[in-house]
Amino acid sequence: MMLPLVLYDTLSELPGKNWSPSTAKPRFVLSYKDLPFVTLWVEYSDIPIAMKAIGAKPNKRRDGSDMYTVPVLSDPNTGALITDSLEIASYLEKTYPEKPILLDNSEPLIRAFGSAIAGFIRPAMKSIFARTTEILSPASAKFFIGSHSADAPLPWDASYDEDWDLLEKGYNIAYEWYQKTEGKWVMGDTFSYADIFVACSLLWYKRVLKEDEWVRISSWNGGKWAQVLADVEKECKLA
Ligand SMILES: N[C@@H](CCC(=O)N[C@@H](CS)C(=O)NCC(=O)O)C(=O)O
Repeated sequence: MMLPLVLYDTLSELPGKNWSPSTAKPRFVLSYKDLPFVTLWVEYSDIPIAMKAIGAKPNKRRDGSDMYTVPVLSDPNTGALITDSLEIASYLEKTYPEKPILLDNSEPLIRAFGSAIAGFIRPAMKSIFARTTEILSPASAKFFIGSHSADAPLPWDASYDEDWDLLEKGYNIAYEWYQKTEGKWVMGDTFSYADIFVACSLLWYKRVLKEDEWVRISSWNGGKWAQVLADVEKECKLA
């Protein structure tokens, strides 16, 4: 009988705990593939010590230095311990190929698509980071600032209208891409990890931003983004 997989996630002070786009991705994949799993919640400020303690591999910062991160997935059925959301998706696809999310050797293209979406989000990062610190415990908020301020120098302030305008520009491009196919997914009628990628960033906004900020994003492109999130949550049985 299959043993439940273990997903290391990081918690917030919000009801339901979750907030991170990186850890949401494997949660969506596990749920979509109907794999049994349990979530172990790690305080953000404890991520390095907790991941080192279980023997997880460090990830890399942009400057190449080591950084312990979640998500990490432990699979007691195979003994695998995998760091990084994309590596986890790739592992799950190879090990549990039913209900594929990286079909027809699409993994390289989906990786490139994910980088492009991340690039659209980057100009608004300081605003989203500012809101993220507001839903973490004080110790974790401090740790989060320390961990991200080299890449996104302080001060962070969510009240910059220009940030939301820049984010909207990125989503306008993503919208054009979606318009190129018939069907509701990036790959037309075929659901894939590309849609999970888009949805998990949207989930991050919905969880950490103020209501009016999320309403603003939801209204772009005729309500496309609230719809994508709702569709992906439903497809992954996480609605
Ligand atoms: N590329 C990684 C990014 C993971 C990541 O940045 N995780 C954050 C939590 S959302 C983390 O563990 N950060 C540790 C730190 O800031 O020291 C992935 O997709 O798994």
